[in-house]
Amino acid sequence: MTPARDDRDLTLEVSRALEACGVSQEALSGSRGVTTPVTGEQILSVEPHTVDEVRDVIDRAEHAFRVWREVPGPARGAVVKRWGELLSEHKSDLATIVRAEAGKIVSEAEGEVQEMIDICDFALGQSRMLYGKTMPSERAGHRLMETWHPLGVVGVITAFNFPVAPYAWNTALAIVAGDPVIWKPSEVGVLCALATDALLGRAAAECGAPEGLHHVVIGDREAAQPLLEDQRVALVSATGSTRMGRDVAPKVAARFGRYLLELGGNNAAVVTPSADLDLALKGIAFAAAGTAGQRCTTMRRLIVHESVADDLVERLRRAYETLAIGDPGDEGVLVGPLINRQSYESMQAALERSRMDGGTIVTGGQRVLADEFPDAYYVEPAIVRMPQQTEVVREETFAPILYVMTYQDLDEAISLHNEVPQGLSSAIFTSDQAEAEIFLSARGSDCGIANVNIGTSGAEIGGAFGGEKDTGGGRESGSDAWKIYMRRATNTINYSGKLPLAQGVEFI
Ligand code: UN1
Repeated sequence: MTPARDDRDLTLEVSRALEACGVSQEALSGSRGVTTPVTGEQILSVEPHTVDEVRDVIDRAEHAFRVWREVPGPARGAVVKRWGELLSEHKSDLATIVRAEAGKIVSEAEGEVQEMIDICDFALGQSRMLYGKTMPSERAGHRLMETWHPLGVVGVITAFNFPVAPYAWNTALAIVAGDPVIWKPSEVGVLCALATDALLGRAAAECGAPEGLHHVVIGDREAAQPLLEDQRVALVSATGSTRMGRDVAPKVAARFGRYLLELGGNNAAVVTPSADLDLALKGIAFAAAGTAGQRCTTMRRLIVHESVADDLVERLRRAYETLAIGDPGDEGVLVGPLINRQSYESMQAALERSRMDGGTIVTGGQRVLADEFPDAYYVEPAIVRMPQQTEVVREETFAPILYVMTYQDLDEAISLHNEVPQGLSSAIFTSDQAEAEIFLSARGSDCGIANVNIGTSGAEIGGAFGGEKDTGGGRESGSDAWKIYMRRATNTINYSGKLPLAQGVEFI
């Protein structure tokens, strides 16, 4: 339970939660202030790392790799098992820090920690299933097979809006795969990183893992550069904007490193005439207005059949006007703050552009609670009806704006849907099986995630998460995403006593 507002001191709450997770006092005093989007005020401070310190961290991680790669997979799994237990024990502590630093409401902050616990369970199972295939050799007396080996040091770069779960998706799998991890969190997210890392540190120490298996690097873009440039960082997994991905990918590719990118989304739902509108309404409201529109999976576009558009938009308008906006620690609040002033200004600029393009604001867009929180940015989620899918609609504005467009036939809806640069998540609301199948088929949604009768956000960890086009093409979390953290060796073993060459080639 969160204390009532008047008794609440966010700095105290966060300090206690950090201490409970095992973060030392020394880590919490430095030259860089940490502010909370809840009030816009500074709550604590940290000390950034220098580039030389980051290089030293890479040395230590590389050293740990040499030990960790020889520990059997199931024994590596013990670390994530223990990490998952500690995360369960400290779920509410970590959620408090997520709420303070990212401004998420309590249930979403706890939900994010739950994703971490879930991926630890998943990775523990995976630690016994790092399967390679055995293929029939074309030669008698030969065996053809593959073995998955640890890859090397993994660099993980994360964004402010999901300060802990994507780190855990990467790290739980990297650890069972045999790889040390260096984490460069967003500058808005460092307290979450310190707490998460402290819990992992306890798990690693209790399981006798080598020193140097996990690190946090605090700093701005500069601090991440050695991770991009150093040959010893075998994989860079980065979550953030498409602009960030355009910086990361060429640098890592230039040294033939691997990268896994999870970048912007511009996710849409198609609502067909047969849709259950009550269900659609709930799915749309959570995906579009939840997390104050700051998920990469947030629904930003609604493509509605013209016969149901007026009815659906009117119902959405009424639902939006009941959403409680405010301090995310307050009971009943569903929409917390935007992360900062810049985010608020981007939202206002996008709304202005949409108006100039002929759009009509159906509801929302206004700043609220400015008297109570002059340095924080709370906004009413907005719905904008657009005559066309103009340039502003094709861009990802990281704020709660839902653009609504109409269509006449499904092919037109799918073209509109796919005519944006991003390709993360998508949904169709329909009761017509053929429409659902078409949307999921090769000529349907071009996204990495395509859902039926469910919103675009809130994916479970068991599936592979990521998307196409400007979203960067990476897949992390469940399914077979573990493979990117390992290298595959193909082995041919000859027990025939002769040396037949493949493809029937004759030599000496
Ligand atoms: C993100 O916004 O970067 O599907 C990740 C979801 C969450 C993950 C979002 N499970 O909305």
